Parts: sequence; structure tokens; C-alpha cells
Amino acid sequence: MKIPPEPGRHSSGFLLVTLIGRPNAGKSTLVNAIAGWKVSITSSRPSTTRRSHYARKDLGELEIIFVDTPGMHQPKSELGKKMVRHAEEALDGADVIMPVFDASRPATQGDRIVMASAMKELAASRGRSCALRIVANKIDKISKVSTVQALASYYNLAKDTAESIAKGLDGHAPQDTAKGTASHAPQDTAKAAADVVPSVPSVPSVPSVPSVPSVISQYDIEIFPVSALKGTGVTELMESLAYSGSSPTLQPAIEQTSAYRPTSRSATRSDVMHSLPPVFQEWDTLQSLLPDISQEYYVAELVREQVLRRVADELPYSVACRIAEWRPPYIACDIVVERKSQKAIILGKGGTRLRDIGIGARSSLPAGTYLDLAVKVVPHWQDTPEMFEQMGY
Ligand SMILES: Nc1nc2c(ncn2[C@@H]2O[C@H](COP(=O)(O)OP(=O)(O)O)[C@@H](O)[C@H]2O)c(=O)[nH]1
Ligand SMILES: [Mg+2]
Repeated sequence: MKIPPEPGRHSSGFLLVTLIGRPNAGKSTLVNAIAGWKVSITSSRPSTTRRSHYARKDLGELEIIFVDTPGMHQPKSELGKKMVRHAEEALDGADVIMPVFDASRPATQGDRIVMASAMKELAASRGRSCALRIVANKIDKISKVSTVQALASYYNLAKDTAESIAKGLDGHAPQDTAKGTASHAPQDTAKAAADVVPSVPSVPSVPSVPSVPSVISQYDIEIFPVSALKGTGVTELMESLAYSGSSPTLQPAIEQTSAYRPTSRSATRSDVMHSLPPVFQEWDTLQSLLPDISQEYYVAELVREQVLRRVADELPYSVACRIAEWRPPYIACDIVVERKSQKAIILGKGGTRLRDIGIGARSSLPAGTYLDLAVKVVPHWQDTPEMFEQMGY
């Protein structure tokens, strides 16, 4: 299967925005909403995204590249370790780091680790302009009061983390946290965060104005309440991105494109949420949307999304998809599982589940696509790097 390459990094003229967060925070949903098409498959299962995906957004003079990363978690398999590495590596060279949090749940230790990773990168980037745009996501699920409390708690978390890093309490002087040193392997980060990041109260108090300017004031940090699912707050977030960074050429960029300066709120939402492409009419259209992702990998992801929608519990982690034969409109795709019992689950009674998976995936593909699905058992593929690298993870 053709493995998607990564696009060239950080050439002048574009802004690299890296989203990080815990599994299920809504990173992929947010990137899809901004891009206007399904860059990454999403599901209610954690760890759906297995490698970094890139989406370009053209705002006239400014091109923004969004990097959607796998969730930061304690890995249990070789694949899990690689996924966390993907997320950490994507921080390297980011112009804007965007930690995404699920504001509908109390902050967890995992959230603190995410914030610590972001703040360390910010501290290490002094000298070049790097901004932090914190997203409090899923606000459609909570009240206005809870939203304000969540914003305050993320502010406190950022401030406490920044202060710990400035004091070197995390065991590294800020300059030692330079990127590429792999200084924050997940376990190290977990330990550092556990040791130094003060806990966030479940009902946080609104931060008081400090008499001495906090260390956080030296950074370019903003917090946005967002519902990636409904599109709320996405426009404001985009505006802030267009104005972030020091280059004066960034300033007029947004004024030239009306797309993110709509006149009414309803226009706002529809602009941002405009049609995820339901059907690719032709393979050419697909390729033009996928400059950085191979068609093969993308189709395998569409199939995996359909599997995730139809299976429960442990199975999602054990499923991978790989293209076995690529002769569009004929495409053969293997759904790989780890055990025989899982194969039976995917097939369903009389093969009905597999058939539905095929119908679901084909609905996103050009008319006339012949999708030939098979279920293969490959024990321990998640702990076999040659296997999952072959699949593009
Ligand atoms: N209610 C609500 N659900 C959301 C929102 N954003 C994402 N989700 C859901 O949260 C789950 C995980 O989303 P996903 O984007 O895959 O998370 P990721 O692991 O961070 O990439 C999916 O079921 C999404 O539909 C949101 O703003 N509101
Ligand atoms: Mg994701």
C-alpha cells in the first residue's frame, strides 16, 4: 500500500498549526470542520487517528497547514508508542500549538500532560514566534457557566505549567527542552507532570489578577470555547490564527478573504461547516484534496471508519485496514484483525456486517467503485512495526 508522505515543513508563507490532545478530545472533528472535508476519520472510540494527517486551508495570502495528530496516551503496544511519537514529533517546528480539551469532562492527569507538552514546546521556542491556541471543545454539551469554569481551569493549568517550567521544576531548564531531544517521552512527561503540575480543582475559581506579571504573560496564548461538532467558535479561532505570528504579511490575509468574516452568525457556521464531501465524483477530485495522503491509505481509512461504527469495545484497537489490490474502480481491501473470534464479529451473521461496511465505505467513493473486502487474521500486528508501517501508521 502506498504510504502517505509528509508535506514539506515550515517554508515561509504558511502557518503550521499542530493539534494535540487526549484521545477523543475532538481533534479530528475540529480539523475536518475547518478543512471542510473528512481529513481524518472520527469515532467515539479513543485512538481512532493513528498517524498525523495534514489539511491545507487557503486564506488568500496565508496558507495554514493543520496537523491532526494521534491522541497522547499511555501506550500499551508498539503501535501505541509510535502513535504517541507521531504526536510529539508533530510539535516540532509548529508555529501554533493547539491543545484540544474535552471541556465537558473534568480536567484529568492526561490533560495536564498535554498542557505540559505544549508549554514545554512554547518555552523551548523562544526566539521564534510560536503561539498557543487552547481549545475548550464540546461546549455544546455543557452550560455557559460550566464553559466559563472550563476556560478558567485551562487558563490556570497553562499558567501553573508555564511557571513550573520557568522555575525548572520539571527537571529541565527551559532551554534544555529543545525539540528533537525526545526529552518528553510519554512516561517522563507523565512523571514530570505528576510531580510538578498542581492539580486543577474540579470547580475552579476564576483566576485573580496577579500583582506581579505572571510568566504566562510573555507568551502569545488565547483560549477558545468551541464545539467542533456544531461549528461554534470555529470562526473566532480561525481569525485568531490568521492574526497570530509576527509577520506583518499575515495581518491582511484574513481581510482579503471573506470566508471567515461572515456578517451573521448563521453564515459563520455554514461557512465553516460547508459540506464534508459526501461523495467523490471522480478519483481526480479525491487526489486534489489529498496532496499529502495517498488514495490507497485514504480508502483504507474510510473502510476502517465503517468498521469502527459497527463494532464494540475492544475490537477497534485490533482492527487495521490495508489495500490488497489497487486498480480503481476495482479495489480490494483487507480488514485485519488479531484473532479468529474477531473475524467472526466483523463478518456478522451470514456476512451481513461486512456487507454493510462495504456499502458504508462505497457511499463516500466515486460511483462504480467495486470494493472487494476480506477479513484477515494477523496475530500481534500491533506489536509488529513492519506490519503497521506497511499500513501507513
Ligand atoms: N458533542 C460533541 N461531540 C464532539 C465534539 N467534537 C468531537 N466530538 C465527538 O467526540 C468523539 C471523538 O472525536 P474525534 O474527533 O475522533 O476525537 P480525536 O480522538 O481527538 O481525534 C466523536 O464521537 C466526535 O463526534 C463536539 O464539539 N461536541
Ligand atoms: Mg483523531
